Amino acid sequence: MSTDEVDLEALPDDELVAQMHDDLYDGLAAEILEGTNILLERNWGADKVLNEALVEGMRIVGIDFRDGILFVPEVLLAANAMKGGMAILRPLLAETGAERMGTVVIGTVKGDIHDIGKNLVGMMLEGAGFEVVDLGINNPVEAYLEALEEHKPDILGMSALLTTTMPYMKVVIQALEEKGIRDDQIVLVGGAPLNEEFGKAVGADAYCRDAAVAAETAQALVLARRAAAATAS
Ligand code: B1M
Repeated sequence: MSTDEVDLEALPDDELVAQMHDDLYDGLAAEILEGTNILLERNWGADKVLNEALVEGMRIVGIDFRDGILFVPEVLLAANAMKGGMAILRPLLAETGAERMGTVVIGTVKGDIHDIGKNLVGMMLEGAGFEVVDLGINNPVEAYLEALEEHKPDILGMSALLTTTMPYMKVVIQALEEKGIRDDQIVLVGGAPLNEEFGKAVGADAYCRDAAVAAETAQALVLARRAAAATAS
């Protein structure tokens, strides 16, 4: 059925979510905004809307992109539609009243322009009580170094979605080591092609599978550092 004929308000929750997956697939930003608002009005939590309607929709897009059924222009439209929905959810996810935990500098590494996952991680970190400095995409070592110098964060987060760009995380961590500032902050890495082993190999403090894990890990490691500092002093 074309979306013109669908009254989203009239659909029960499960059909609305399925329709949103279709609409995301078709890059229909206005429909994604409307669907997101309807689910919120139906008292869905922001995290449930995010995971079940948006992230799941993007997972389906990812499969057809991989299989050569969708191409970059279509996926860009889907990504933009998803970002519209995320913009509505952002303040809700950040509004948890969590205690202030510190600052995170986060960015996607050089050569990589994927930012949806990173943006989600940023939102969840805000919700977990962190101030987030988002460096955006395609960051060379210098951009990370400048931001660390300026913001003196508790955490540096790096995102990579391509097997060709993930090794750049090692370049950044090596630069921190060479400058003698590696241990000034916790380093977290994430992105679909990474895994635990890779995180260890590049010298990160932790690999984070998803945004929720990133927020939990960030909190746990900051609290552990504070406890260790308190014991040492
Ligand atoms: Co790209 N792309 N893409 N793409 N793209 C992938 C990554 C790919 C797996 C698709 C595929 O073939 N199945 C494939 C990579 C293959 C590989 O390297 N092995 C791929 C490719 C090949 C490409 C191009 C090379 C295509 C081309 O030009 N021929 C090109 C590269 C551009 C570049 O970066 N230089 C390209 C371009 C694009 C678009 C621009 C069209 C668009 C990006 C739009 C945007 O981000 N603004 C795009 C998209 C959307 C995707 C897929 C479909 C979806 C990615 C996404 O947003 N997922 C993706 C397929 C896939 O991943 N299944 C694909 C949803 C998001 C919520 O999940 O990003 O994994 P994710 O983030 C998660 C976790 O990974 C983790 O938490 C997030 C939330 O839970 N996480 C972190 C992520 N970052 C973290 C940082 C942390 C912690 C956790 O720090 C602490």
